[in-house]
Amino acid sequence: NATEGLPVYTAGQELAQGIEGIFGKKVDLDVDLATAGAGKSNGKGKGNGKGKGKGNNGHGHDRDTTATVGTVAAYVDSNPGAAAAGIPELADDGFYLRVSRGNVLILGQNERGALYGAFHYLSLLAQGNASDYTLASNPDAPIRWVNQWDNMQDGGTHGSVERGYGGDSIFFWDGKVRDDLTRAGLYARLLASIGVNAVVVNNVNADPKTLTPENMDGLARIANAFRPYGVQLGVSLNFASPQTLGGLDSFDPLDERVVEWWRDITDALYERIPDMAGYLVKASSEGQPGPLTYNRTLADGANLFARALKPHGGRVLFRAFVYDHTSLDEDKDWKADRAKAAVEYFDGLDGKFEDNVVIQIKYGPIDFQVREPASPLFSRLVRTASALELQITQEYLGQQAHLVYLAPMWKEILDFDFRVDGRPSRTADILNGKRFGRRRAGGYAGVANVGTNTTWLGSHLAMSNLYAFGRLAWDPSSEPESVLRDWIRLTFGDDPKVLDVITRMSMASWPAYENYSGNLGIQTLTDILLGHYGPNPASQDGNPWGQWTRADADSIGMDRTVWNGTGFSGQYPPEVAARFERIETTPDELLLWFHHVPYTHVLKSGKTVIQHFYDAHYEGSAVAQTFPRLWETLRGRVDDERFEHVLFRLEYQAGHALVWRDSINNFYFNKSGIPDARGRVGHH
Ligand code: GCW
Repeated sequence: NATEGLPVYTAGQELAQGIEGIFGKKVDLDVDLATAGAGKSNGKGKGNGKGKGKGNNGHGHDRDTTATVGTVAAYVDSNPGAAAAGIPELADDGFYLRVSRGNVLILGQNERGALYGAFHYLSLLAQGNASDYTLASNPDAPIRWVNQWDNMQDGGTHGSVERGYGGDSIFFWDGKVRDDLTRAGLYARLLASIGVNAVVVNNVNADPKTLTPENMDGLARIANAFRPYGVQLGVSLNFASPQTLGGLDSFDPLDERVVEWWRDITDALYERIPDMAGYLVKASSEGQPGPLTYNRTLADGANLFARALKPHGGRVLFRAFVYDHTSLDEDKDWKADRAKAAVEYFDGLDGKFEDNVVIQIKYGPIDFQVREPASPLFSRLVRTASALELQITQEYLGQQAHLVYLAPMWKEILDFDFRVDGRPSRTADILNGKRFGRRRAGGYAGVANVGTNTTWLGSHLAMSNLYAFGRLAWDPSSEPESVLRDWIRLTFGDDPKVLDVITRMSMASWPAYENYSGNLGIQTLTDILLGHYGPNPASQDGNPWGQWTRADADSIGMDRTVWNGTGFSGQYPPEVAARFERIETTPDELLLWFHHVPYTHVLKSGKTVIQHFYDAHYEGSAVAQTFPRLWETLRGRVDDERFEHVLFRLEYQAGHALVWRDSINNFYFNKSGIPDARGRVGHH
């Protein structure tokens, strides 16, 4: 029989509960669970107490319904004839689904896959698909993790969430793991329904106290809450822990005592959590300790953990977000450029990493801006697995107070073609290992930052981003708009008007936000010194954070060319480098990322840079003005609670978009002295 607390058992429960929920009445459903227990398969067993009976198959008449859910191996074992019956070869976590006259067969390559299959079946049923069909689905890449940036406490008792806009941590309180982890279990359920298979629960700016024996016990309780949904636990580490927590006088990754300390900690964790996913490490970045403290390489740092994890089958996700935020000087050095840091720090290290190391790379070379070119590091790690780090939490993108549907932006990154060796080399095909023929596991990490707020993320509509993350990580060829429409139907039902309005607003939202914040690749222009929220273009320059615009009275933009600038464009493979090197071949949307030009420079569109700024800010904020009016047309079609919650935010966004428009336009008018040709900004 399926083991209670493991995914196949959960799948049986979800099916019974889900079908009842969809049809709005109790449906007798015979669920057979097929799993293999400890080496021997015991095939079909009776499900979770439901007897065989009349089921409603969605066609409106009663009929016996049986659902069989389990692993392929167990099913074939107990139904020897089934092997030949067309069950395709599945990848890890993949599933096979066959619906025929009310009988449902759901088989996973493993237990987790069976649960994913059950959720997929329910998702189609909930969207009105009650037909017969057969399908198989496999994830594009094995790593589909979310990262929570949760603090154990924040000075007071709170477990706050860094860049979280949905309340306190669901995991931590007062320096410890919470007693009540009900919400952690619900979070795992939410994530399993979109194919996410691990959560790193604590902030990458990690507290060494995470690893006290008491807190390791607590982490084990979180892992227990996740396990029924096939979600594994990951832990962020503080590189200096052997010293700050362990009392050693060093945290040098090559010091034998340090190696041993990490080995012991890792063993102690696996004793409590045998299926732990592994570690996430932010090192030598933004003041965090790391191997560079001892003049060791990032590979020395990553391998330290990889070796400790290897006997347990764990992985280390080592972040490429490595840079020094104290030493860059904009005034003294025209070639200084934070965007170059990742490639420089990882230079010469490809091939030096243990095979259970995955380099986790933010989508762009700076920091989750509204528009960045894909990080060139993806194209340079040929023998080392990589994962794409996306930010579901909207740190620079309106902090959940603005509607910004991010999947279209992510899609551009996934489809970006690096042309390595002159051949097609899309980001997605690098992540899944195909492009470089890597067998090593790569994939996706989404910074999610849910909290105790009942909406999880602080906004009902922001949930489309978490949903889309899961769907794209499973299948990066998915279309953002069709993913969105699935999410809307599953969240708000199948009213075509609701579908139409939320689709229109969401699809217009990223271009609008880009237009009223920072356009032409200049970066988002939020305040970068305070909360990364609201307009403050002046804050970008004159400090060592390196998010510079180099705007003066005549010209603007970062010259990142090889011939005259920082040389960043040369980090791309030759074809792409050549395209970004020249103004003529750089797309307008990235012009100021790569080039420093006069405000009067004429774009491909025929407008000057400054006029584009003015127009875009008027256009983007005008789009935001339409959101509350569009949403108003749904009054009565969406329940009052969600209706009002969303309306409040959209009205706020419409107002804030005007603040953005006028601050940015006035700022650049004051800098350049060039009035708006249409008379809206400055004086004639
Ligand atoms: O985007 C920046 C954030 C920090 C974050 C850091 C990182 C967790 O402002 O809050 O720290 O990046 O990604 O490490």
